Amino acid sequence: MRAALGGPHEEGGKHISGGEHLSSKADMQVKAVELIDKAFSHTQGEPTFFQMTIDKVEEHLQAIKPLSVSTIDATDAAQGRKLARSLLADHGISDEVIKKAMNLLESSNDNRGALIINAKTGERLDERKEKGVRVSHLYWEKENFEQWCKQKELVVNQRMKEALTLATKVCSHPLTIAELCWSDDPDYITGYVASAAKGYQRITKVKEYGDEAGGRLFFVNDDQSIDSYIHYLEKIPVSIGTEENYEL
Ligand code: WAQ
Ligand code: MG
Ligand code: MG
Ligand code: MG
Repeated sequence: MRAALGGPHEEGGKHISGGEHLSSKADMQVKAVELIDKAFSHTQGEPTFFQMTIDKVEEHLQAIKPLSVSTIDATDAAQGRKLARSLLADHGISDEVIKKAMNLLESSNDNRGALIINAKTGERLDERKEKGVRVSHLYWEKENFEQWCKQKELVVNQRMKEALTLATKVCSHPLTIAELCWSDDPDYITGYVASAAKGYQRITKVKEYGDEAGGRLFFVNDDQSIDSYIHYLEKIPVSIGTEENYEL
């Protein structure tokens, strides 16, 4: 689903909301209504353009365990960004590349997908412009997520569920070194740095209320197989979840 204000995205409309679900045929209608509700109750305004596509998925579903979650408190956005920079540096990303990347997110408020960045050079690798790469074909069953939160003593948060599902898919690909994200929604100020190595590291405050800049950056270690990387992100069906014992 994608929704914009002032016309379709490709005709200059402002991106308001996007969303995706992977579901059984039996759940398809319920999930479609959830996406309509998401777009038409958004804090960035009511869209004038809405489009939804439904793809039949035939590939075998990959099952992946969720990344572990940690939360770091930041007193203000400046401290939160400093923390984000140091978490990225923990992955061997240089100061120069981190600076470039932070500038991209700070000035980005019309992307509807993620930007793929070469972790060594800071160069952008996808050629999607403001469309970016939209990670799709992923889900985490509600009950399993809620039980997992309980077991991990985490507050059930839909926003986190969506973001952690996405980050887990992205970080399970060997090309991903780390992901940096914060919302473009003016009322959501928690962001994160995620990776297979360090898990999903939330930072409680990475921007001020009212700020409409935000987005997602995937730092990758190579530009060799970028097409198959994008294919994985967009098309390979992935289910996030845990076993009965919720062990990680
Ligand atoms: N694939 C790629 N990029 C996406 C996707 C997707 N499926 N969904 C969103 N984006 C990009 C796009 O540029 C959006 O404008 C931007 O990310 C922000 O999306 O408490 O809510 O849905 O642990 O506004 C993170 C913290 C919340 C959650 C992130 O992002 C927590 C959030 P939003
Ligand atoms: Mg925006
Ligand atoms: Mg979202
Ligand atoms: Mg948003």
